[in-house]
Amino acid sequence: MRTVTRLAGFAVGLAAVFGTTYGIGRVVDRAPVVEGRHDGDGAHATGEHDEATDRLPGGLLVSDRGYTLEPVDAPADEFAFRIAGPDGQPVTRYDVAHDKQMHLIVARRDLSGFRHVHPELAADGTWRVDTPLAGAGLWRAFADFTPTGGEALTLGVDVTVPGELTERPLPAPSTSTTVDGYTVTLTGSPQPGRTSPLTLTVSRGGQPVADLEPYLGAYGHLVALRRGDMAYLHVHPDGTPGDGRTRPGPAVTFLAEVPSAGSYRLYLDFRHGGAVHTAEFTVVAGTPAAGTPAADAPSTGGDPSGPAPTGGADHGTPGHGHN
Ligand SMILES: [Cu+2]
Repeated sequence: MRTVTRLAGFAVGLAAVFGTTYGIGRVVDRAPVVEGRHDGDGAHATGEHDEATDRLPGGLLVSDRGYTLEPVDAPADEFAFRIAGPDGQPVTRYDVAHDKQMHLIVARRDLSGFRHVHPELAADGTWRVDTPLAGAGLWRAFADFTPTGGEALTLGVDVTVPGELTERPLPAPSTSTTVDGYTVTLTGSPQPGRTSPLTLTVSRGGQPVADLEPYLGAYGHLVALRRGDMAYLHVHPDGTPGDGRTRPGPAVTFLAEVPSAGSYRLYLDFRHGGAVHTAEFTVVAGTPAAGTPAADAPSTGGDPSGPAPTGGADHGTPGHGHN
């Protein structure tokens, strides 16, 4: 709680709002750079468009490949936006991905307040949802969608909710957290530029949870946001329900590839007891992963610019399990 700033005259199409619903959300598989190098996933982040854009993580651009995310005026308790297409007109036709045509993810720029919701599409191309912007702050809104006839995109836009602004420090790196009575532990450490396994293990009341419920085709969905620019990464589960080898918990493994060293906030959605729960972790990528073998080639240091020294005191304990 270090800074208290008065945000006054920001001309944003939103009034101060305080969300009341806390439905927890869903997640879709797209972050082209991340996906493109997964085993068996094929390199689909190639094609006719700009190569530099293809290399960016999702969510950094408000406009990409002809599509633009445009917030529109809405009542204080609502968030509304359109996707303008290459012809400048609002897009009205979308493909369904993971049960939904549109996945809206929001978080403050200090990585607090993560929400994932599913807006409703009006005939004129306006998307509306009970606002997920739960209080004052500098927010980033990500629209994750596939326009019919186009490619999957994640566009991001800044939204300011005026009021007393409190910057929340990023929680320290941790390998264990609790949510809704569940304890979730994290094993593994993401490594820049290569795929590494991250395993999340769910327990409740000291007992392993071995009957996780499929949620949008997986036993868990994981989003990572990079500290500093909120690069949006979707991390793939390793295995799917019904494939003959994937168990319904207590452990869910993801194959993560982060684009750089640095701090990330992880948001794990899992379903149990008929409800979706979101567990959050801070992780630091780029520290040597002692005891955590990567999924592929041995490390050669990767990006010459990283990993940067982190001072040793503020990183997690990669490779250590928890009980
Ligand atoms: Cu969703």
